[in-house]
Amino acid sequence: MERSFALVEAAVSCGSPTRGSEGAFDALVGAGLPGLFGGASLMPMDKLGPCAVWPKGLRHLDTVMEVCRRLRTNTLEALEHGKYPIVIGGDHSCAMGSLAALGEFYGPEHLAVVYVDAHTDINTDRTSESGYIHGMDLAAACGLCGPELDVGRNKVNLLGNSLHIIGARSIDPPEFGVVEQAGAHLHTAQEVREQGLEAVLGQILPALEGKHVHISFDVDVLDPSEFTATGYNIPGGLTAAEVERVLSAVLDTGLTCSFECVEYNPAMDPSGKDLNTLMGLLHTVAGRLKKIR
Ligand SMILES: [Mn+2]
Repeated sequence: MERSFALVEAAVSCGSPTRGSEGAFDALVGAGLPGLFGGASLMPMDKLGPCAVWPKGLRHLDTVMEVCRRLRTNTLEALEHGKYPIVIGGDHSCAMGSLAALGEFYGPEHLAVVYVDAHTDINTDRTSESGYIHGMDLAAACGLCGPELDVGRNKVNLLGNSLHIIGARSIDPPEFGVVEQAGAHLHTAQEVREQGLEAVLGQILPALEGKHVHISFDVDVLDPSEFTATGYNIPGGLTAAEVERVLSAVLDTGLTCSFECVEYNPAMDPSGKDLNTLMGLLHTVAGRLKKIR
């Protein structure tokens, strides 16, 4: 039977300092995303807008959590109907919602995450200096934050030992400690440079065996020489060809259960150049997924 897909919107940008990424789903759908995934079903979401008041250290908490709860519900619905979720953010705080659904559906012990990002996003609500929740989603999914950031039934949706971060190069000092505490696997952009991409993949891929694998792809992992339509342009990133290789290698394991793309900001892309780059990458993703039954 052919795999069928659900394109699931996560319309949130106020987990980050930059507005505009809540328009990514509409931009990608307008550029032909459903066609890439064989007429995927669409699960759009209302744009809620940032809330004005929030508790200390958790900016726009109510809006972020409402989006995450809706995303969890929609992702669970897709999974229960046998559809492969393609989640489109929005900022990366939405990963708390998608990981809540995946953790509940498969069980945290059966889930692994390949997190392709310039950041580690593993600040807790206590270590974060900025208060932006898109830097806390992994700590929340691993159960390391307070109850304000719990989504759905599980406190823990992901075991730190099943988390593989690749491409990071903007890491807050306390995050190194949280990575270690969680037992997560961190492969920085520098490590990719020094060891070579294939050597790093050679460490990640065998560890995924036996797991349901979620890919969470933040476009800011790309080097600013190739992609700038996102909240942070951090030098020393991966080329589009390298990102394509990472995504393909993980998809070709046949172990993935869902895919997520976040932090594309169409408001920063008036020419549509980066939309083209991103559609090219998603074309590859769709092609690899359609080959694997
Ligand atoms: Mn990022």
